[in-house]
Amino acid sequence: MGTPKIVLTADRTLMSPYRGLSLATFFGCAPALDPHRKKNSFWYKILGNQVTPKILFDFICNYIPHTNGIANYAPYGLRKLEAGLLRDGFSRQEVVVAHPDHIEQFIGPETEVIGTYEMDPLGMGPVTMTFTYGRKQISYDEFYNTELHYRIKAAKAKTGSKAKVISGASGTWQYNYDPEKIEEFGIYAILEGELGGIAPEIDGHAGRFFNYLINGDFENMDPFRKRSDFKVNIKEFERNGKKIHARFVNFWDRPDIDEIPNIIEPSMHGMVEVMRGCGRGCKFCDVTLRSLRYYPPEKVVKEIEVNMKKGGAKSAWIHSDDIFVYGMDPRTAKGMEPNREALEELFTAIMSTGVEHTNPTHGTLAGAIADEKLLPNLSKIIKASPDNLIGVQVGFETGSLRLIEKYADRKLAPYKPEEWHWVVKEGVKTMNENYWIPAFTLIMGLDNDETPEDSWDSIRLISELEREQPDAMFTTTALTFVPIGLLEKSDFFNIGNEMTAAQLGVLYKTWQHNLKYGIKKFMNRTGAKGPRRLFFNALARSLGGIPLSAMEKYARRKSKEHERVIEIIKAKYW
Ligand code: B12
Ligand code: SF4
Repeated sequence: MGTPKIVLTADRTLMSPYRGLSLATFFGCAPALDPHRKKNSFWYKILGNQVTPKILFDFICNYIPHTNGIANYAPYGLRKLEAGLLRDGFSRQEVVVAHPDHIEQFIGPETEVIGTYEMDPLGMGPVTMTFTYGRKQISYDEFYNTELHYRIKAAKAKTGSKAKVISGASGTWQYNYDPEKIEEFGIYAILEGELGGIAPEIDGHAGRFFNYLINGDFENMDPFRKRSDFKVNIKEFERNGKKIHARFVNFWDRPDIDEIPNIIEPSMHGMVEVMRGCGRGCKFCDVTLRSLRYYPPEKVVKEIEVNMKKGGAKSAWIHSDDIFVYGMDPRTAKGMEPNREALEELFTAIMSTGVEHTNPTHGTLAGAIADEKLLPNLSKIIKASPDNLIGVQVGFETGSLRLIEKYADRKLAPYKPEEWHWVVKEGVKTMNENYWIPAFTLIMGLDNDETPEDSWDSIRLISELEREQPDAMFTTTALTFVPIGLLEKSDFFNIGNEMTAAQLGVLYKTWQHNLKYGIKKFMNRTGAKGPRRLFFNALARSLGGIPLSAMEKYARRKSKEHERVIEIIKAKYW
């Protein structure tokens, strides 16, 4: 039997269940290698160039299972693409979603296109840039994406395959900053939004796009095509005196809900979408560029059933950029008042599938408290309890009223920017009372506009929360600013060189909070149960202090001012 026409895949960091530990799904952002480590240093003697030991990473980032090299689970976006291709006329034999460790098996002379799903191909996402000091180290995301492309290249060379490699999904913009990689990896084309930025939705045109690729249409494309069609842009970059040319395909579309096919094979983590886009319009966010649409509950149920029947899923991650916006008509809900009825109907339908647990991926604090019956009712429906805690990612962004007003004022609607601290405190209280745990993200160096006073506002707000609500359950993760969304013309916040003493303080405080309140207090109550949970909890406790000591050491090296900030936090905000 020959090889399939179309092979889809993703690198290991996106093809792992991370042993059922939801917070570990970001472990790919951890540093893998430090190319600059001094050969005579203590750590070089122990680990060589490795930062997070590979043996530990590979253990936690365990591979998904496969059937004869075909991945049993795949990222949701890739499943959408697969479903779109099958809908648009390609046969099951022609399209394979391959396990990255068995990719060679599917590459041969008959292979026409290899499509890769890439969320953080060069390690430039906000979490990754924080952990690698602005890409001074190489993250596992980049490490394994590189490995995947090298394997694809080698398999093509071995079999004489002329397959075109196309990179898709939300992280492809990163190649603009390091175009040498396009050549190095042998990428034929990169799919990106109309003006770069978040990945275009390809659901309605999957077949057309791949037929263009197969027929070589992107080689001589008429630049005056219809606005709605794919456009080829041969970009020229100059690096170290050398010109690099690379093919980017720009596209933008807003498929209606019925143009979005349902997945037909299981997604990673049992994740399904309930909405696209987010009407809150935070300037630093890409998602907000996708327009707002909601899946009707029946469509959601169908996808969960695929995950349950074919993937054995017992829980459903509900992908929602802000779950509390679901069902809202932003034209009439001027104050972004949640549509409680629609949300109740949605979660009742989700639970009717028989899943034991469900949690939305993202939500806002303002949405959670804007209707006092909302969270209690939803918690009842999804059976939230002290033994069934609901983790949700929430943007804390900053404690600075100035910055929140300037960059994310609708995130607080129906409240006003001056009420932000109250919203945060009330939000945590309400969520916890209903067994929801917010995993907060903060942005360091937002649009390179953060003053030391803004940073201290963040430190103080976290500390006030700890003092006023000593039993509160939440985690805090500080991320560096990355120019995406409406701020894509801005510069990266360069954490390696530009971190002020107060910004180091934010990083230090957030990590100290996680260690003291998160890992030690409630981590043992979330995630997979049994001995695994105990083991990972013990691991987190023993390793959790390392970043704090590293930051203290960094402060001592950096300046008296950095040291002073650490001392103030220890004395006043511990
Ligand atoms: C689920 C998720 C995760 C999961 C992934 C689990 C998994 N294995 O699938 C986890 C928690 C691991 C994760 C981690 C990270 N994530 Co994430 N994640 C998401 C989230 C919430 C949903 C993704 C999704 O399924 N979307 C819905 C599908 C339908 O859309 P899609 O993936 O874009 O797919 C469509 C198209 O891209 C296209 N397509 C998809 N694949 C392919 C392949 C080819 C070849 C082609 C041609 C087209 C194509 O077709 C699909 C249908 O239209 C998004 C937010 C969002 N709204 O998308 C953030 C998001 C993608 N993540 C993001 C980031 C930055 C990260 C991290 C770097 C962490 C961080 N915040 O710094 C890491 C990187 C992980 C890694 N190893 O690379 C950003 C990306 C921003 C950007 N433009 O770069 C987003 C947009 C969140 C945000 N607002 O900032 N993430
Ligand atoms: S609320 Fe979240 S998803 Fe929505 S625009 Fe703001 S940051 Fe993006």
